Order: sequence, then C-alpha cells, then structure tokens
Amino acid sequence: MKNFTSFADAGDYKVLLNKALEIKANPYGYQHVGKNKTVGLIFFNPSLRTRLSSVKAAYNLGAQAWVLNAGADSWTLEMADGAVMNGGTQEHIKDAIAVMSQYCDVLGVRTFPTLTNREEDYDEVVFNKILRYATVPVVSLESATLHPLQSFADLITVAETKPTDRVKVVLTWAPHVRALPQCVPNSFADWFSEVDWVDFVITHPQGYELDKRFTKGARIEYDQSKAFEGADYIYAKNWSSYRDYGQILSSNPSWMVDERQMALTNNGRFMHCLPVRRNVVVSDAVLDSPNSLIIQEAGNRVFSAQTVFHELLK
Ligand code: SN0
Repeated sequence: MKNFTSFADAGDYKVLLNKALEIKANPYGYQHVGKNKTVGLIFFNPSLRTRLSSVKAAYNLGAQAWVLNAGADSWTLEMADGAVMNGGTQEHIKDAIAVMSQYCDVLGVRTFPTLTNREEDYDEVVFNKILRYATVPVVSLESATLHPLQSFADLITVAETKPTDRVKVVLTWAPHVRALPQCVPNSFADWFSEVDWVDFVITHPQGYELDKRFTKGARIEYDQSKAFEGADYIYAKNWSSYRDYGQILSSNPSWMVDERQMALTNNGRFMHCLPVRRNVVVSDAVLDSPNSLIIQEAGNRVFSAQTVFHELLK
C-alpha cells in the first residue's frame, strides 16, 4: 500500500479485513510499528469521528498525531496552479503540503466536493494536487468523491455481526435538508459491490443514480419496500444528485427509514456513517433500537484507520 484513497488501494480486501480484526482483538500489540512516527491530519472541512478516531488510531499504534484545520488554524491556502497571489490567499497548497510532509510519516487529508463542478470533483483535482505535492503516504479522510476509511469500518462492522455466511446489504437514499456529497454512498458501493459474500442492492428515487464507476454490478431497485425485503443490513445515507449535479431532486419524507420499512427486513441491522439528522433521514425508533449498529460502526473507525496507518508505517 502506497496511499489509501479507494478500494483499489486496499489490495486484497480479505487480507486487510483480517488484519483489522486482528488489530481490534489486540489494539496495543503493534506499538513497535508507530514508535517515533507521526501521523499528520489536515481538515479542509468539519469532522468529528474521522478526526478523533484517526488520532486514537495513531496513539494505539504508539505513534503521535497532529491535526491542522486548514484555513481556520493556518494561512488561507491557494489551490490554483500559477496563481498571482495578490488576493486573499496567503500560502500555496504546493508549499504547504510539501512542508507538512516534513513533519509526519503519514498524511491524512479531508477535502469535500464543490457540488457545483462535477468534472473538477470527479477528477479529484484538489486531492490529486495533494498526492502530487506530498512526499509521504497520503490517506483519504474523505475526498471529493470517496470516503474509504468509512467504508472499511462499515465492512468490519458487517463482517463481525453477520448472522449468516451470505448477507443481503441494502444502501438506501434517505431525505435531507441540505445537498450532501456522494462520497459515502460512492465509497460504500465501491467496497460492497466487491465483497463476494454480500448480495448488494442500492435503492433511491429516479435521478439519484450514482456514478457507474463505483456501483459496478450492483442491483438498483427504485422501489424502496421491495429493496428492503429480506435485507440483513440497511445502510441509510442522503446524497445529492450526480446526474443533476449537486441538486436536491426529492425530499419525499416517505423515504425516511422508519420501523415500517425495517419490518420488511430479515431482522435487519441499521447502519449510518453519522452525523445523522434524526427524524429526517431515519427515525429515533430505528436509531435507538437494539438493531442499530451506529455506535459500533463509529467505534470501528478506529480500527479501519489503525489498520491503514499500520500498513503504511510498517
Ligand atoms: C458529510 C457527507 O459526506 O455527507 C460527512 C459524512 C461523513 N455529511 C454532512 O456533511 C452532514 C451535514 C449536515 O448538514 O447534516
């Protein structure tokens, strides 16, 4: 592993998943790997789980961690190549990333999409600049199109809770009040369509089709109730349209995940990456039910990050 930005960087996911389960069973058993090492974390956007779980992951490995909130704590960074910097930006991303690489052994970076320029977002223009200027391995803490540490934690969560060898996993769109990135669903599809013991179904209203690059062989079902039938896992997430880029095409409240839909499943477990808008995306009753995995899932963010840092530092 050279960088970690997508499912493809995971290599053999079975090997990586087994490593994560091994690390979870023995979280402090790998401190020789992180000794005298530093994990740097840069956030261009807000974070709760990613920031804290990544710091904890570094500590578990015996490494140190620093966090920079770009723009808020640092100079305002210029992204454009060849810019004449006589405006509001004070330091070029080229210099900032090269300098930060001097201060760490692995660099984690979070950048969000514009949701206005699809080409720029899907070409990962900002993240690719960071990859170009970094001189240490880079980990995506969510890019413009993907959130691989989340998906890896989701895979750990399903693997350690699955009731049978084969399981049906359903990714469902749910309503929201703001236009959100496609990163979490893209990434979830990128990972789960590759897992050979998962029957993977995606359900969403018309117009919310994700980029086919990530959904590959996934079954798309426009009828949410039909999709939920017999599901072992329901993974809810809102996203804005990829087709009508960044637009909200529906706020149909009947898509909110509620006990009514969960009753159609095979005693289905409920998952969400968080943060979640309660009683908009999913009802309190589902979030607080014994079948809700949201806290275990968030806990596994430590082990997905720790496993990836372990692979990059070892
Ligand atoms: C982000 C997203 O990609 O959907 C981060 C998820 C890990 N979520 C949000 O931005 C939610 C913001 C809101 O207003 O609820």
